[in-house]
Amino acid sequence: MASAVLSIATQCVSPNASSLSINETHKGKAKLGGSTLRFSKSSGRISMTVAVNVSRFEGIPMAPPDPILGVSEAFRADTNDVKLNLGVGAYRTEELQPYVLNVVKKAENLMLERGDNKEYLPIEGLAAFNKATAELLLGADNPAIKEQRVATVQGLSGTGSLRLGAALIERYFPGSKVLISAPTWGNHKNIFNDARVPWSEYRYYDPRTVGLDFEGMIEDIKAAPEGTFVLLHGCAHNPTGIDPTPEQWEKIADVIQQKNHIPFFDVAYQGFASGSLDEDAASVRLFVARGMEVLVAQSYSKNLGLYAERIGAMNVISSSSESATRVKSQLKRLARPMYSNPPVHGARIVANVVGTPVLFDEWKAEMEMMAGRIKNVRQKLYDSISSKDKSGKDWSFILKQIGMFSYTGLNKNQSDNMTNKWHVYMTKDGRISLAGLSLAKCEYLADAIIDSYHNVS
Ligand code: PLA
Repeated sequence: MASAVLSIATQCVSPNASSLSINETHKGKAKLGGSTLRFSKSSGRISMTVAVNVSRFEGIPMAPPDPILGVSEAFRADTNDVKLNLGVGAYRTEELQPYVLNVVKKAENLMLERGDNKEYLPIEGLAAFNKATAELLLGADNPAIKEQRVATVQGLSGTGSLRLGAALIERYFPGSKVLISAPTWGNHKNIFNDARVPWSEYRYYDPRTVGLDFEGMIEDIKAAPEGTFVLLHGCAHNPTGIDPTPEQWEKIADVIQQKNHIPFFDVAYQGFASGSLDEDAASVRLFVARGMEVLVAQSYSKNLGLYAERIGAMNVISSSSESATRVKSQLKRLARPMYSNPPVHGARIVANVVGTPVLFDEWKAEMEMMAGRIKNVRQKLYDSISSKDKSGKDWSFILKQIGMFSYTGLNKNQSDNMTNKWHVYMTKDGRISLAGLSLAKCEYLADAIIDSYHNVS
């Protein structure tokens, strides 16, 4: 609270100031509204100090809403029944309800039966989780694991793991730059900005073909100074839903290897793109098989539906077990002052699911089911749009994109129209999350997209 000192003549003090009293020490106090008035009397004058409610935080401006999570806030505030939340990438059932996987419930029951405690985890996280997550990523028989060249530290889901990787770059590769795809997941730039790691973009999306700008991507990676970190989406590129083909991945690896760059994979959708855990990790495994040193951030938000458990991992695959041990020690050193040690609940769920063969198989079936539902709405949305829109526009890009999202090509005004007129909540870059769409709502969404595309510039 800041104070302002006023000096006023006795007769100016309002006789209505309720609790005004001036004692023999010539000091007094009164409450007026939310402010406190202090009086002191000397030589016939009363001096009054007003403690005004001016915050020390006055200089802090209002932050804008988050471009992705802010969409959910706006959705919650809308009272119209037709509203549809296609903003955040969170899986919903056909009834548009959140879904807790059966294997997750079973893994949680196992924890109760075993009477697991709530002691602190080590800084690097749960050992059984770290083993399981590296094996899931690279394949259990990967030579890098056998040769103990993988430094794995449990992270606060994908975001926290990326942040840890960024902190490692900032501390041990000062001045190194990260190359990020244009466009990319909205939070990537924030993460590297906050870690004070400079970044620039490489071409990725070609609006003319609504596909990958492969030539541009290769040129930009080639042009970057040696030793640049190249951020790659392991599968199901967010927001475009466009992934390189296996042949293109080989060429990307060629250039990164020639230029001595360091690939940094963000794997937030393993199993969610194709429905197969192994297939979705093929890009990372290809780089590791070439003997390259690779950074990989993993997330279990989507593939196990553990959004709020914040479970993921930062992996550094190194060329020697000695350097992997050193890197791991530094990752722990970075984690300790940031959050001390990670939460145990999600780590146990993952460890139980992956470590119990029956649950592991059941998980794969549930993941296929989720990925399958998204593929079905993708098909239905395409069918609805292409039968309703008589303009001749080619909407087949919807079918070519993979993963949770469709990048519709709608601009900001058109996206605003989707929300303001149709109550369809989506990010302003034209991305819609098909994981939040039901078959029953496809026709409605098709009408909204066609209206916004043709009637709004
Ligand atoms: N990496 C990518 C490419 C992502 O899309 C997301 C999540 C993450 C990392 C981080 O997720 P996590 O921290 O929960 O593991 N992207 C979401 C949610 C699904 C978000 O923006 O936070 C999205 O709607 O884009």
